[in-house]
Amino acid sequence: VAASRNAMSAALDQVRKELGRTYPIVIDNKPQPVGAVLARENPSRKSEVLGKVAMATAEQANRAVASCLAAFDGWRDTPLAERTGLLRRLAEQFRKRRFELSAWIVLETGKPWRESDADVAEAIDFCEYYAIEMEKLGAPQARDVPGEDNRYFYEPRGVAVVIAPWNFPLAILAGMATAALVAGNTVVLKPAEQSGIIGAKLMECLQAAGAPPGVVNFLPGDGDVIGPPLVQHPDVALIAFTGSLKVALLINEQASKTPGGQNFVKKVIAEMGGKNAVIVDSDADLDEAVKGVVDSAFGYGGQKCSAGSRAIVLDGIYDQFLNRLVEATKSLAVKAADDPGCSLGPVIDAEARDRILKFIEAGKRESRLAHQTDLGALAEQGYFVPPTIFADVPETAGVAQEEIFGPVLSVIRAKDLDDALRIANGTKYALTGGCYSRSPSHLEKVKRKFRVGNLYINRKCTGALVDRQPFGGFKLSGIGSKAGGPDYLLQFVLPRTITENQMRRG
Ligand code: TXE
Repeated sequence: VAASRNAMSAALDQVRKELGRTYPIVIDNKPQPVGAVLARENPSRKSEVLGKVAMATAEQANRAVASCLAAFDGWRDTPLAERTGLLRRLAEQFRKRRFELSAWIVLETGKPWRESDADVAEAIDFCEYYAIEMEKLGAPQARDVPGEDNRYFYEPRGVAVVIAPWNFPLAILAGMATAALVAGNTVVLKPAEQSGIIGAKLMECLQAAGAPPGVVNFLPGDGDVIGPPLVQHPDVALIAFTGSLKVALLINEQASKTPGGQNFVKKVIAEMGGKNAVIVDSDADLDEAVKGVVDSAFGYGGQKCSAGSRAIVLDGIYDQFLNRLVEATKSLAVKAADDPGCSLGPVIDAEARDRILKFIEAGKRESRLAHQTDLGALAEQGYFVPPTIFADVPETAGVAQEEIFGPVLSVIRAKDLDDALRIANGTKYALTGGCYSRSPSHLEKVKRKFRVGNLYINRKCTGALVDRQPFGGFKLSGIGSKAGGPDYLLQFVLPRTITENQMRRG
């Protein structure tokens, strides 16, 4: 730990020497003239400006698509080994710059060290894994028919627009981009406004890894401004989106029209949020349950789509569990994210802080405030929100139904397991869920009846290991595409069949 702490603080010092840089749009591997910029501030210390990121115009969005289209044929015809080679060289760049990239994630998104490092590690895993999976997918499969040559194989869709959230600023952006690239698509990379610097670092790594001009274009900007021209562009074949339900619904609607208003159709991959529940059974191991619920509710300040923001607790142990939960939450170290002792940092920005505080006010009206950490001077230093626990929350309350995306946990009573399952399944989402119980018959029922994309039993309800725990939800959490899973790449390709009558030369 000491060694990694030294490495991390050395990385922080190095990164702090770069503060104040401006990061341009990159098209055809060339930085574009900078117009409007967005200053990126450190959410842990709002006075610290980390850098400025160019904000693309709709005209630049169209140019980025045109550049990707021009590069598509060449990239599509690039041998598979070269495409997988790009991903493996990108993983090398991440390994080389691991501490620097983690330091940028700590500073720009307020994510504590350990989780920032895990973000970089997951980006490396996505590169390696999608290269392996594409090698499997890339070999044409013969379909034997006497006297004919029937081959069934996959090829890329065309220009892909990758639109990513800020909360896994490297992992999710790189994960969607590398899946699109290794399949042979060219990519417009659109990072979240709140993580534009990390997006620029990804682009630097892609160029260092040898991405040819136009194969990837870096287009930071305001989603409201460049989103529609990108999503509606008739030369865009696929949109890979991860983010909020609100924006996913917008994208889904916009993708069905061209800018001229004609009906259109294109592939949309959408992964959205959740209102994930952890069921605590009357015979649960309370030490495990308390630790797991605190980790998944307050990890990264609850700013994870997988966060367990609801605890559904059986009546018999409700008060005992709640008291243990409050005690454990009191010991969370709320600090600046770059403080090695930080277990819970700030939320991403002022808008998020204000939105979450509004939810907390509503929660006080709808239920009983069981705990709220006193932030002291931190409230002025950065965008900090106090870890908050609501008790006796009605299952239909706003804080029990809406994704808050902050350090707010709603503890709901259930009469029995069936009641708990009914409540757990009773939101518009179906992303992750958890259950702590030691009754095999109860666990069998939970595995059968708790309908979520990723279910965690007797362990914290969050986190996914690429390949071994493919991640994604359904209902309004997503279309069921499992990032980091064997089928994920299939969305980025088009299946083709070639049937040839094998004429013999005379
Ligand atoms: O989302 P937003 P955020 C979800 C998480 C939460 C959300 C938070 O649950 O709901 O992401 O991330 C761009 N047309 N997940 O605040 O606001 C915007 O610029 C086109 C789920 O970033 O939706 C940004 O790049 N694009 C996930 C991106 O959309 C538009 C795991 C996301 O922004 C746009 C992680 C528009 N009109 C987070 N408006 C999972 N399920 O795996 C904005 N954008």
